[in-house]
Amino acid sequence: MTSVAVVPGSFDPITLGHLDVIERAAGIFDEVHVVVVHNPDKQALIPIAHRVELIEESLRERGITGSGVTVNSWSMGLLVDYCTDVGATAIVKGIRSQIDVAYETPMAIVNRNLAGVETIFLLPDPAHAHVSSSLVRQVSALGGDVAPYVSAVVAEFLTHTAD
Ligand code: COD
Repeated sequence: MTSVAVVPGSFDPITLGHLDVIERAAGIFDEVHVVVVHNPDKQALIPIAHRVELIEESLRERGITGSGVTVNSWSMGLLVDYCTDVGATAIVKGIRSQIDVAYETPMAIVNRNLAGVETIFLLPDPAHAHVSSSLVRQVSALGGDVAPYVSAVVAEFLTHTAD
């Protein structure tokens, strides 16, 4: 049976930390759906359609393509409904700290209760454990170099956005 997982996030923008989680999820599951979801708790910088493009281009740049990885957005309701639509039995999330554990644990339990979808937590690569989209947005807005934290295509995009 084909194993299918969803890797959701705001990805505003996608970082090297996200890409590391996606690449490792692709090594575990036959199919991985990277899904851009609007997070109502966060003020967005990049329109969702553009975030999808930046993810696709970043995956190509890092050679994470052709291995069952697809990119979509979802705004039709519960994330588990997307999971059911594509036959995904797992949601994969990265856990950087106790704050992530506290934020993700209730969602994982509710998603299992709602639809039997399990959440798998991957520990980050220590090289990227401190990286977040909000940190990248802040460094970029203040004119700093974001190249250590994001793909070249995202760094290029942010450089032009900051102009
Ligand atoms: N290394 C490893 N993992 C990382 C890193 C890093 N450097 N940076 C981020 N991550 C992980 C995060 O911990 C998270 O798991 C994931 O990557 C995405 O991060 P973000 O910041 O892009 O996205 P969030 O946290 O804003 O996205 C949250 C979702 C919108 C995906 C979340 O709220 C969700 O799953 N919503 C589902 C809505 C729903 O159905 N709710 C009802 C039932 S709970």
